[in-house]
Amino acid sequence: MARQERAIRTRRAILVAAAEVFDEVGYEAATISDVLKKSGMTKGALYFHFTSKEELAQAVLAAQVESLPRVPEQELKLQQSLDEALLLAYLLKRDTGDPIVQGSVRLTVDQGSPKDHLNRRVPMRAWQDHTRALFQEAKAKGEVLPHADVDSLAKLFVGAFTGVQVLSRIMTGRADLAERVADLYRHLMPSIAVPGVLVRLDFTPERAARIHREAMELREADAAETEAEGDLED
Ligand code: XVR
Repeated sequence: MARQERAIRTRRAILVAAAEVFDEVGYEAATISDVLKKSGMTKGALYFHFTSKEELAQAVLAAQVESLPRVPEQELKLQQSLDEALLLAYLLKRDTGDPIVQGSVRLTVDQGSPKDHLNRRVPMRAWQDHTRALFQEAKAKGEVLPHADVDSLAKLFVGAFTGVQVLSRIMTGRADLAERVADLYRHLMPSIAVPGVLVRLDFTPERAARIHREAMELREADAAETEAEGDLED
């Protein structure tokens, strides 16, 4: 394996272990030695990639949005937005989850202390930008009511997702998150989507498992392609 690739894998393993520790105990209580133990890496390897707990946490925060795998393209961009929300709900569930997504979301919503210097706006801004771009695309395709303001809608959706996520975690340990997210879209979409699009949207929460499976297949196909490109370059 090339040295660069090995370094990427090591960094990744440390990041995943850190996210798991942050998810389990929160930022304040987490220690570098917890991360070392969980990752099985040496101190030298960890400090080569990250110089402090703060830097680890900020890297976990930065990886949040890119940890949402791409969902299958849909003809309706509003369906694609719902699918992303369902996929995120799935990745936040305890057993089917993604450690980076889970640890990163805990770091984001835990209020923390001003002294921790974590910039929790980084993932939130990225979600707003991502969501706005998708809504913009939907609007350009005529799916969105003409008076709808995509910038305020993006902020509303990110805020509403966060709200139902926190409630679902408290009430059911996120067992009902896909259902809460589907409800959210069912109730908000009528004030956004043109009538012809609204009737075509699939709001069933059972969609989450299928979207998850398809997104994982896409990710594997993308990875195989990247690897093949790398081989060509060698
Ligand atoms: O932006 C998002 C989607 O477009 C659906 C609305 C999700 C935003 C998730 C924000 C994240 C941070 C805290 O979730 C939290 O609970 C995919």
